[in-house]
Amino acid sequence: MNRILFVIPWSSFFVEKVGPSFAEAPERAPEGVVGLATWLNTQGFEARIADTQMLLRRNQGSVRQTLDELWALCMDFRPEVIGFSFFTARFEHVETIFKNLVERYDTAGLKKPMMIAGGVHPTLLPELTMSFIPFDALILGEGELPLLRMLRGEPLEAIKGVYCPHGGKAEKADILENLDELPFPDWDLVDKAYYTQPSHQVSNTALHRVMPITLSRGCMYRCNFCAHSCFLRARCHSADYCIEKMKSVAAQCDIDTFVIQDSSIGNFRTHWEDVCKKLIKMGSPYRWWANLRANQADERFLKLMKDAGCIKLFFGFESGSPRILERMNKRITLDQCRKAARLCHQLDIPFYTSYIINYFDEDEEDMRLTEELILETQPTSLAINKFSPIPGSNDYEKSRDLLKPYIQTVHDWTTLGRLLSPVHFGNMTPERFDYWYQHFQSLRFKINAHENPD
Ligand code: B12
Ligand code: SF4
Repeated sequence: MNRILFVIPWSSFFVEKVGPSFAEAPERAPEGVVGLATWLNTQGFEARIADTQMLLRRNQGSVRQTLDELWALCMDFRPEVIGFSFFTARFEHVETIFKNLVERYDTAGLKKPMMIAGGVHPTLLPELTMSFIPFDALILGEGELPLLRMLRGEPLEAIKGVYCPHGGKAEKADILENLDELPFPDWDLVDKAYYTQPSHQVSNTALHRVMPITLSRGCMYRCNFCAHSCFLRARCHSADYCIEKMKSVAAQCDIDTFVIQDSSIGNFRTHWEDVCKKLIKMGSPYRWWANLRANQADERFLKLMKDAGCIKLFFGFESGSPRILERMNKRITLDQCRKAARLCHQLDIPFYTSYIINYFDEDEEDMRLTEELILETQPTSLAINKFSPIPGSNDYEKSRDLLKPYIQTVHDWTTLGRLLSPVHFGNMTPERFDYWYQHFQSLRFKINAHENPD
């Protein structure tokens, strides 16, 4: 087999509607799939991408038109394998696309390509995925090595990480130990002009043209609500590779601003210090935003980052209540949050803080403590998320029985994946929860409106 077409499903927000502009509701460029396709192309195969998340928006939300364009692409490229990539939030759209493609191949009397899937959702819930969508095979875990073996024609049963219908082994694929073996992403595989339109990805008030970049995988923490470390083993590229990758993406996409997607750049501290020093030596040519855990923030590190071009930091403070932080296994203290915020103010680094409400057993006193921490730390931007146990997290495992009545259909799963579970996990009436939710939203609105453009 030689030709593989990756399908990136669209997201729910824009189905049959003309959403807000790209600037207001930007789409993050799909680095995971572009990376996989580039890898296969450099190994001698022919990989292309059907980016329906972009097509749907370009088609003003028209599913029909987007499916027609996808079909035209299939007819032009004639893939032997079609590979869907998705997390839980896009499950139902994968079903729509899959069914439509199968129907079109049948109607045209053409042999259907091998239909496979990979990514977070099929990896975590292979049996469930197959029960809704009859794929020929799923790939569990990181896709590089099993895809290579599959395209080389090895029997599916012999490939570690391949899960077939009717009782396949749910074993994760072998991984590339050295991430530096990966080629830099070839951004010509998708519409890079679309993804680099000016938007508010980095600032609520200023527009930037940005691209995402990933310089490590996984996370060595295991916060109970998070699925980040569900299968990606924590490891990073060398500092030299990181610099060359930044140069490559900046040149390809004509940008100088990055959203660094890594879980926390403090997870590989010495490595990141090296990257910063190298950037400073180059005259700090790029601006970037990155995630950092509160317990990893200190003056020396933050100053180094600022000098190396950091224009915003994202912290998951999650709650102002020590009791709730403990239940989340967040492994940060309020003092560490206060210190991180104080340093950002002192060094003039804009910072974004994110909180989760509706957590198990959370009461109104916990909410009050969260409000207190927000007011005390005065972030540049604020996010308030309703807790929903996401597949891949410890909290999902704990809540399976409770969630069961709410996750019957593929749409219910999609809703759960979008973090919109209807369950109240806190210790207060739904009315009081709504009061607090609205209260936090108005606080968020006020804070986010006051960011200073850089
Ligand atoms: C970047 C990112 C985003 C970007 C997506 C960019 C894009 N278009 O790809 C944005 C910002 C849009 C996003 C949004 C959301 N995200 Co997100 N996101 C991530 C993040 C941080 C990194 C993804 C990534 O690039 N990983 C690195 C690459 C190498 O891994 P990968 O993409 O999984 O690909 C590898 C394998 O999965 C496999 N593979 C992937 N595709 C395919 C396809 C085939 C055919 C094969 C064979 C293999 C294969 O091979 C790849 C290489 O090894 C992950 C964290 C994580 N651990 O993955 C969360 C994560 C995927 N997101 C998550 C969530 C919950 C969300 C949101 C719901 C959050 C929210 N508050 O709304 C939204 C959903 C929006 C929507 N409605 O669609 C969860 C998903 C959990 C789940 N069970 O679904 C994760 C795991 C984070 C977490 N903390 O829990 N996200
Ligand atoms: S919340 Fe952040 S630190 Fe915790 S597991 Fe997820 S990515 Fe890691």
